[in-house]
Amino acid sequence: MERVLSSDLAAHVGELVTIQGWLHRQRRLANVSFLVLRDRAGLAQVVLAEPVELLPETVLEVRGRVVTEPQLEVHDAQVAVLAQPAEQAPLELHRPQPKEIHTPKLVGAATEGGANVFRVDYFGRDAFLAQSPQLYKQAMVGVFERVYEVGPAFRAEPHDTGRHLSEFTSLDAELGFIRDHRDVMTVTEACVLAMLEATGPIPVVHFEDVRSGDEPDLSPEDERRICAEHGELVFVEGFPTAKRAFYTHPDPDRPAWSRGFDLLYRGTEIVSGAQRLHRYDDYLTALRARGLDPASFAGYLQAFRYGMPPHGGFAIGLPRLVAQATGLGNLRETTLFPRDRSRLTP
Ligand code: AMO
Repeated sequence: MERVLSSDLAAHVGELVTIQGWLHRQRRLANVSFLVLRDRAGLAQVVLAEPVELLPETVLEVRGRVVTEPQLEVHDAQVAVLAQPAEQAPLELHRPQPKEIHTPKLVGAATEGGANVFRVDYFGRDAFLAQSPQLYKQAMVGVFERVYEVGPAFRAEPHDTGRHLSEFTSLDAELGFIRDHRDVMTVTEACVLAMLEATGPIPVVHFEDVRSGDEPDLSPEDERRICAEHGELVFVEGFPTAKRAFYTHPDPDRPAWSRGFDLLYRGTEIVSGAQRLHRYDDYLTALRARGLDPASFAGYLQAFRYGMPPHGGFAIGLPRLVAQATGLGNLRETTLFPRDRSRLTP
């Protein structure tokens, strides 16, 4: 059943609906129990068929019937827990409208793997230039539900290619209460089609069906071939979990394949995205499985201790999108004052 936002309940009076959000408040009377559920649009009052004991900020899915007497509420509700906070949050959280965020570019850990990260001497300590706002945008889903950021990303790319720069503008988005990566792809599609003034739908192929032989990733030649066979814009989903970053959600039925995707445009990847892990324990397992120390991600992992909804997001590489749209091809042509291996001025 499609999720209904709290602000749309009035349009569903008499119907069975599904709403999702955080437990904002709860109240128990002698023979009835009330919850107030908060989503990005506002609050919904829920009257429970059976009382439940839940921590504040538990992430919930509620099914019930919309009534208007004595007021607009969801009655006979069944409650399912989507994510359980490990402990009560230290402060009360309120979540207004979707927000543009600006996150630090000097950071303490590599988010996209350690291979192409710029190291900085930070008052005698090691710091890094942010490869992406990944961990921050995820944490802010727990506050605003939907966030986006337009900002610089830094990659110490050893390759001298027309598709890699050391610094580029990344258009990042992250959204909560998704079912799986397909919901993220729907938002990606709307966003990219609007930017390109193009029409969809964009075809989706599975990695297994388009890779060359047993290769664990797509080569630039593969990307060109896939677009030649399937269209200008093509989603590839289901990349091998081992090849994606640790925060990527595996396909629950076949964990070797992930819920990560790329969007190819005229033969080149311009977007990466995925559903993310959202449970604290899953992060500990995923980090350890990759030989990464959970201690260096402690600040990030903290967000997952207080109840994060299922979420996902994507990043559009702006110079790549422009290079493909204009036919210029080389990112040095679409970036003001480009930075690459040999260029640090002007
Ligand atoms: P990824 O590392 O695939 O994913 O980067 C996202 C997009 O950024 C662009 N890009 C680059 N553009 C120019 N020069 C580079 N060196 C470079 N590296 C990447 C590409 C790519 O598709 N955190 C994830 C995104 C997410 O899952 O939300 C990430 O950074 O267009």
